[in-house]
Amino acid sequence: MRLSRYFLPVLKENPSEAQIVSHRYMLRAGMIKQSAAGIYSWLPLGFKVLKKIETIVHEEQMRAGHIPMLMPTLQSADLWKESGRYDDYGQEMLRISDRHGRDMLYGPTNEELITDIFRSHVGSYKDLPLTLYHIQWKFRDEIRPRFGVMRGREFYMKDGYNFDLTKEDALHAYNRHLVSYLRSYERMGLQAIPMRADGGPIGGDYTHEFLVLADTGESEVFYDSAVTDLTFGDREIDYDSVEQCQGVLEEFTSKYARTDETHDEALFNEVPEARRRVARGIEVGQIFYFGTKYSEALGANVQGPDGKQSPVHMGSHGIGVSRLLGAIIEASHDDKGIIWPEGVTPFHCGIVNLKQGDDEADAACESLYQALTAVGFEPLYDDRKERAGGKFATMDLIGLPWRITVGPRGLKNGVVELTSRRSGESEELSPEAAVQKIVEIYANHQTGRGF
Ligand code: 5CA
Repeated sequence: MRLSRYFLPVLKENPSEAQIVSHRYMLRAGMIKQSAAGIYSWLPLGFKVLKKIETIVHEEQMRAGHIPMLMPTLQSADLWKESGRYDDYGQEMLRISDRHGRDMLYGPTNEELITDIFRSHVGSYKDLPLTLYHIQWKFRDEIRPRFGVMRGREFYMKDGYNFDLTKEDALHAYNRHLVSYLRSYERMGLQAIPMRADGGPIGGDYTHEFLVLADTGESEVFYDSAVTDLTFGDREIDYDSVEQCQGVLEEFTSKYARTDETHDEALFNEVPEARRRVARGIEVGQIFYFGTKYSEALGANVQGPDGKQSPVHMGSHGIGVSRLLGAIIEASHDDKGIIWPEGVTPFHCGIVNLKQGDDEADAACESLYQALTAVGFEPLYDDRKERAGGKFATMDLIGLPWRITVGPRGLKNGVVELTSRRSGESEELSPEAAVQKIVEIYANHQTGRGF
């Protein structure tokens, strides 16, 4: 993409409404624009990152054997009346009536709708196990939408639902989700720690939230610092293996890590004092096992091998896709702007032309741009007639992890400069070597596809 032809409305001033750094940088980098309280338009740069995160989530869900689909945002209230949650959900649910006076709602989550689909089409244990998921906009009329996309009213969420014959099978599905979530967050350059949590309006007492540690997080968390040493890494896992998935769950959840809702002071005190931590975290996902809560209410039964009908065991599993942009920025920024991890960066690298209009510099940038594009990368080429300082400031703000700087002086010696946004370190290389270096860097990162 050539910056002169892109739509990147960066702001010079700090927007006064933004209280935390991720919200500030998303507004300043021209990623989002508020349309109403807690509701945002996703401008091209924000949309690009959103789609990269979404792609990673899709890839990891499908790798775990979960099946993508799409349910609507608007739902009929009938199913919610059947499950009993229409009254329970309270004011967070946006209720609408259509022209015929029928009660409708903008879905805050989809347990009822998916259970209805299941009961309409599945009646036998032979069709199990089954996990369906979608990534769709949700609406929760939060009393205090704040911090930009972090606590929106409209937000983008992956929600998956498993259907199993037995509790054991459903717990395996739970563990599979835990593993796939660990992989997903690591691909986004994040450490998200599974912590024992509370079921809230979804229900169930077996649930973990995934938390990214950050001072601006809304949740208070208590943990053994040893959990922060755990990484999933590039280990291969067989998602059908009960033992392997259970092993990962045990490894990642046996140390003390809880949110304030389930915090137990006595248990916490058993952690060696030097490892006890009280901090704040951003909840980027939650997994639930709630047994037969919805299947009983909605009559979603299956016939077992013994011929008997019984309600299916279920769980639901969510990732806050739009919230993740805020969480990643909270975890990865400096005072100049965002520092995108390679896995989610909107463009793989920036190209800064120090002297636009200089034949040699223009030609070198053009050929770098072509070379990178030819090997499947998306560079953002700043081809505007701007001062170098302004170009650097924009690149730093929008946070591309790598920048190639091209100027007449370097070109005289046959070199361009490759700079890491994270470390600030630069090296001089031939243009061909710079392209090769970018190829090598990204060979170690499975990046999501953007738009
Ligand atoms: N049905 C279950 C699992 S699919 C569910 O709704 N779970 S949830 O309530 O925990 O939401 C899943 C994730 O969505 C949360 O972990 C959080 O990351 C994100 N989320 C929830 N509310 C908001 C909000 N108001 N703004 C942005 N993200 C949100």
